[in-house]
Amino acid sequence: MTIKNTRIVLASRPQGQPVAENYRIETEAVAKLKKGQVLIKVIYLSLDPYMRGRMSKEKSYADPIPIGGVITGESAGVVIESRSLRFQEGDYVCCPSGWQSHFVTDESDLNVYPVDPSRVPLSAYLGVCGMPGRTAYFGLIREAKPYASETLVVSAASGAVGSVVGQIGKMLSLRVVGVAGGPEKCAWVKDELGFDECINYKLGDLDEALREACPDGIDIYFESVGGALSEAVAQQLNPGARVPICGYISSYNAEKIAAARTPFDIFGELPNPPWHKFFLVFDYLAEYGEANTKLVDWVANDKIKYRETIVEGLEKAPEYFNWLFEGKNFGKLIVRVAVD
Ligand code: NAP
Ligand code: FER
Repeated sequence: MTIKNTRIVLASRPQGQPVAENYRIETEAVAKLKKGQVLIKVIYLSLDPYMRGRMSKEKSYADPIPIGGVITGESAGVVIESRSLRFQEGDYVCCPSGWQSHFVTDESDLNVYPVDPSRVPLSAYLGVCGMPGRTAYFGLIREAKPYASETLVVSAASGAVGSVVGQIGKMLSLRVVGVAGGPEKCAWVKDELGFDECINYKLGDLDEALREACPDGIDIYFESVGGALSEAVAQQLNPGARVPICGYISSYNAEKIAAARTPFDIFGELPNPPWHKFFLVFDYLAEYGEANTKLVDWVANDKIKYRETIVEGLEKAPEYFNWLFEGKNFGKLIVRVAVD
């Protein structure tokens, strides 16, 4: 029986927020495996903000997606055919499949790694126990270097990265203040995740809200958003403050991202700039094992809670992807591509 692969490719580069015309759906028969290859059926596809950058022509740490190329992305799936001794049929793995239903890869690809869905659910390996969880872990612990009782402000606090940053912050005895869009997200962050406070930035007056939530000033700002929030935080930083810059999603759809006012401008222009630096989770590749072990243990033992928005159907990935920029996701955004 021939297996059909469905894939979503980049038809044209988006100007601003991506639209349907920027994508094309293609199907093709999966070729017969060569020696050393495995065929993975994608079950869950992760949608992440960085993918927007890859759709643009500017080079960053990775090359742009070529026109006609499959949209970049990680997924969790199951090996359905193997001509490798490294993997067997039925093994669960994470892999850089991109936006497609099936992925053929060689056993030498170290970006394909086994995961154990008996410890935490398979989808969790794309979020809290995957790239976003590792970003939170290394970004807070290694970049911000927190001390107990410091005040940490976390932007996009209910999201995949932010929700983990704040919970690790609480384990380290920090005062943790989240910032999120809307009362439901804020209630979850405070009541379920145990942040000390959560500010709904959509209510306005950020200066006043931050002053109230951070009576001793701000020692660490975990930056994921940029814009008005960063401008407000910048005015309330303590001497010695650290600002690990994880991202600035409010600018990702800017028509000219190079012209946007970024956190580097905002924090760099202060009379006494805080320590601020963009960091990449990939900088810590050699140490992923440490974070993976801890995150899986914490989740399995209910020390870290998480939430997912799981949506259905690969074909609708382009539509769901925009949710990240509209705050329509609540927790990690994942597409169910196939049933397990
Ligand atoms: P996420 O927080 O799960 O989802 C994105 C959230 O951003 C939305 O739900 C929305 O939440 C908020 N948002 C979107 N547009 C906004 C705007 N204009 N103003 C304020 N908030 C806005 O996504 P994630 O995967 O955890 O990523 C969070 C950040 O981390 C992104 O900047 C991403 O690029 C970065 N990141 C960096 C690395 C790295 O290695 N440096 C790795 C992973 C992620 P609200 O409803 O609360 O507004
Ligand atoms: C992200 C945002 C930005 C991310 C990576 C980057 C892996 C890297 C950007 C660059 O190198 O310019 O969410 O996630």
